Formats: sequence, structure tokens, C-alpha cells
Amino acid sequence: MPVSEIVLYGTELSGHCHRVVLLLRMLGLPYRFVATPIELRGTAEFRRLNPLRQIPVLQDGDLTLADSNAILVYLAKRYASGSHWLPQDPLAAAEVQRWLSIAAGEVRHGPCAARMVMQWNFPGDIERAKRIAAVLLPFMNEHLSNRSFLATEHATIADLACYSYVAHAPEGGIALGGYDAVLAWLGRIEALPQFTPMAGLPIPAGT
Ligand SMILES: N[C@@H](CCC(=O)N[C@@H](CS)C(=O)NCC(=O)O)C(=O)O
Repeated sequence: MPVSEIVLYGTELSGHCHRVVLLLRMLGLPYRFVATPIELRGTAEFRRLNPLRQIPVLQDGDLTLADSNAILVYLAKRYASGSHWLPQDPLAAAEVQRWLSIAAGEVRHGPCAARMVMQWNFPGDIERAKRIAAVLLPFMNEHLSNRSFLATEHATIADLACYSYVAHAPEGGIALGGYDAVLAWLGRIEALPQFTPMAGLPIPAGT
């Protein structure tokens, strides 16, 4: 249990923040959420927390840590060492890292980017995002066709890192129909104790 207060700076609609919320809840760690909309991220006060001006940022006592996947690694090692969330075994650890990289790569530039363009008109190439998703989703579907979770036989931080933007891909105009193994995997994560959904946004017509 933490001896000092854990604070999470983020927004309710950010999948990067949602993955951290999921792990905090699943580890039973109490935390205070500080809503940090985009207007606040350029302030001198927030830039002291993360010069890259991005959420999420976690504070744990004197520690300030930015980057969602770095925060997942920290929380798993600090509060759940030796657990299934971040295995020690060399190959299992490598598999977790591979999917963390996919979360920061294909998931970020595919379904996450498409949602940013479709929902908030963020600058971005929607066709490129859809092309990336069109490679990622069949790959994930095949990978999950004979296993329950992405990296090991148990849920790891890699599953949480990939979950939020894949689950909300339809909000970016990317349908999940037909990806049955991906849908079953999403369901397994949603069935984990202390799961809480990220707020939904409208699904564009024709998705
Ligand atoms: N690599 C970062 C990316 C986080 C990220 O892109 N956060 C978005 C919100 S979902 C953000 O703060 N964007 C503002 C910006 O990049 O200026 C992480 O994993 O935490």
C-alpha cells in the first residue's frame, strides 16, 4: 500500500489515462484524479510535471512520472512485484514489452489516431490511421485465436495498454465486427475485477 498519496493527472476520455486508471483500480491503489484538459497542459505548472505537455502524469509522493506505459511498469514493479501483471521470466517480459511497443506504435497511430481525427478534428491522416488498423486488427485477431491474453496466459500490463483504444476503435470509424478473438479478449478484460469502462463517444455513421 502506498504511504503517500497517489495523484493522476489526466482526462476521462484519454485511453492513455484509462489504462493507468485500470491498473490503479485492479491493484487496489487509492488515488486522486486531477482533470487536466488540453488548455492546462501548456501552463508552466503542468510543464514542470511533463515538459512534453502530455497526460497522463502520475505523482507518488515525491516521484513524478510521465508516460502511460512507464507508469504501468512503475506501478506493477512498485506495488505488485512478482505478480502476473509484469512477469520476470525473460521471454514473458519480452512479450509484454513487445505489446507495450505495439500500444505506443500501431495502436497509437491506428485506432487512437483515427478517434482523435474523427471525434476532435485533430490534425492527422485518417486513411493512414485506418491502414495501420487494418494490419493491426487481423494480426491481433490471429494472435488471440489460441490464447486468452496478449503476452502470457494471464492479464498483464500489456493487455491494459492495448485495451482502451482497441475497445473504442469504432469511435474512430474502425469497426471491430468479424474480429471475434479480439472481441472475446476485450470481454475478458472487462470481466477482470475492478474494471471500469472509459466513457463512450458517438460512433460515426457507416462504421
Ligand atoms: N507516450 C505518451 C503519450 C500520451 C498522449 O499522447 N497523451 C495525449 C492525450 S491522450 C496528450 O496529452 N496529448 C497532448 C500533446 O501531445 O500535446 C504516453 O503514453 O503517456
